[in-house]
Amino acid sequence: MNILKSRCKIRKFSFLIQTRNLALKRFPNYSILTDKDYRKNRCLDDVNSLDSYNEDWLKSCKGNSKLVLLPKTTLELSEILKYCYAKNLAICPQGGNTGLVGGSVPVFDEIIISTRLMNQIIKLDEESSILSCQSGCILQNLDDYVSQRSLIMPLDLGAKGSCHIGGNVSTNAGGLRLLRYGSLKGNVLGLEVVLSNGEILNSMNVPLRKDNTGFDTKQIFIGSEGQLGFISGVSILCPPRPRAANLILVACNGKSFQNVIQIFKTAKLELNEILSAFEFMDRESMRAVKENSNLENPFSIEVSEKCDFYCLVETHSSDEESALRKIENFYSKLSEKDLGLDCIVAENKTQFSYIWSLRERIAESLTKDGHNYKYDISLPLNKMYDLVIDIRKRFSENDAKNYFRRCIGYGHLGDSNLHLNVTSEKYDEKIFKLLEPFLYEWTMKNNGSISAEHGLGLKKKNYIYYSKTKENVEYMRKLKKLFDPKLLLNPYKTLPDF
Ligand code: FAD
Ligand code: 2HG
Ligand code: ZN
Repeated sequence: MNILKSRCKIRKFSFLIQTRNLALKRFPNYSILTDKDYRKNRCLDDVNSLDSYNEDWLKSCKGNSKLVLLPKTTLELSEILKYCYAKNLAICPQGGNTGLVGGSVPVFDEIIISTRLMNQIIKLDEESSILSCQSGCILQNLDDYVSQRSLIMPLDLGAKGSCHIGGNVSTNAGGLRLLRYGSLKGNVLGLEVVLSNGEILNSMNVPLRKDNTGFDTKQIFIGSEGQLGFISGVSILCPPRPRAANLILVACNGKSFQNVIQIFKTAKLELNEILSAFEFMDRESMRAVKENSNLENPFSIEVSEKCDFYCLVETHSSDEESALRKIENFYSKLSEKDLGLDCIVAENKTQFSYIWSLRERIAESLTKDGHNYKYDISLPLNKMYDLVIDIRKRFSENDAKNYFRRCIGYGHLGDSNLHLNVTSEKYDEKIFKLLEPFLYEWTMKNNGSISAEHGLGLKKKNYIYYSKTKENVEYMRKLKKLFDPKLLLNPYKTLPDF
């Protein structure tokens, strides 16, 4: 009787109040872990060690796993998955646990399999510039490693010090330089994946730039959020490291976001092939990093009081002199068109990192406000900021001004990707109801995507139809059943309930 009760537990989470009071039921066909179950190799099962694996980076989702397994090799991982398959034990794959949609932590008692110890570099082929490594390598460590061979990792993001390359591939992470180096869908040339029954699918043995022999099976795992297989190894193409990197912070003139778009157009024309990142942040974002992370706005008070938007424009090139010439032309064009109030060009490494930290640390700053309502939207460029304006209008029309702390917009403008964030001291139902489903309907009406780069995880899985047709979701379900017939991999997430 007791067992039956606990098998069918209904769990309510603090964040689930946000998803219209949905409650999840533990799938009754999953077994419950016993003391006799898998304890070989490295594992953690004491309450204190389990805590940080059970809770996500935003501290908005908390699972109740009783076991973390830390395999070191693909064979160990395969053995674990075979065991779980035979015993009907559900699992949650975890990398650096920096995901922002509740995908990386268990919902109930799924066994956490962490890639923390799968952190070996296998090979860097100097002729092809292809790096092969285990999936638990930290992105920053990989970048440090390839930099010694004058190469760069083709992706960069604020969580680079903790996120794992396997987690990046599983979320198809975009980040700060997608504009220049393209998406992981193009840069990942091979994957090793362990399927739910322990079978190993390998396309990493001969990573090639071009290979059209049959279907490209690895693609289906990129961005699949641990639903279809467990990524154990990655081969990735690393571009040459630029000899010169420059960074310009522009304080934009005028209240209209159209001016920001004009600055982007000017950057594309004038900086052309050397443009490596184009990010924007609004006045409120700048205020958040100042108030919560103590990062001073580097412009004068006079400029910052007038300025509603800032752009970070980065260049990567092989020749410093010609880059500086291009930057000067860019600057003159901004003045000619009266688009900038002021500009700062980083003069040394310290300034370079300081300016980047203003943008990269916004997410961390916002957590200090309390509760974060986080949205990651793709929109046509000319609509991108209208969503922030409309949400603010909606708050003021509904007398919600005193309920929230901040409503800000920033993001990867070069990729048309808006990060809209609202914060309040605690979770507030009134704010949530003003945001959802309004914001998703708005996005759909304006031909956007409700998840540009973070994925769906647990928090957004039920909103998938705002961006994908019924038929597409049906084929996703069919693929899920094909690769994971017992639905043991990362359950309750990404796809609406089975
Ligand atoms: P985790 O968070 O551990 O996992 C993410 C998902 O992938 C989960 O569903 C998990 O089950 C699955 N998974 C992890 N490893 C594997 C594996 N080996 N095999 C199968 N499935 C696996 N994202 C962006 O796209 N762009 C950004 O600019 C960006 N910036 C960020 C900045 C900060 C400060 C933070 C905290 C997060 C940011 N993110 C960004 C979100 C996050 O998606 C990325 O940090 C990263 O890609 C997640 O990697 P991870 O190793 O932490 O994965
Ligand atoms: C970023 O670009 C991340 O900084 C996080 O994707 C975005 O916090 C967010 O909304
Ligand atoms: Zn982002």
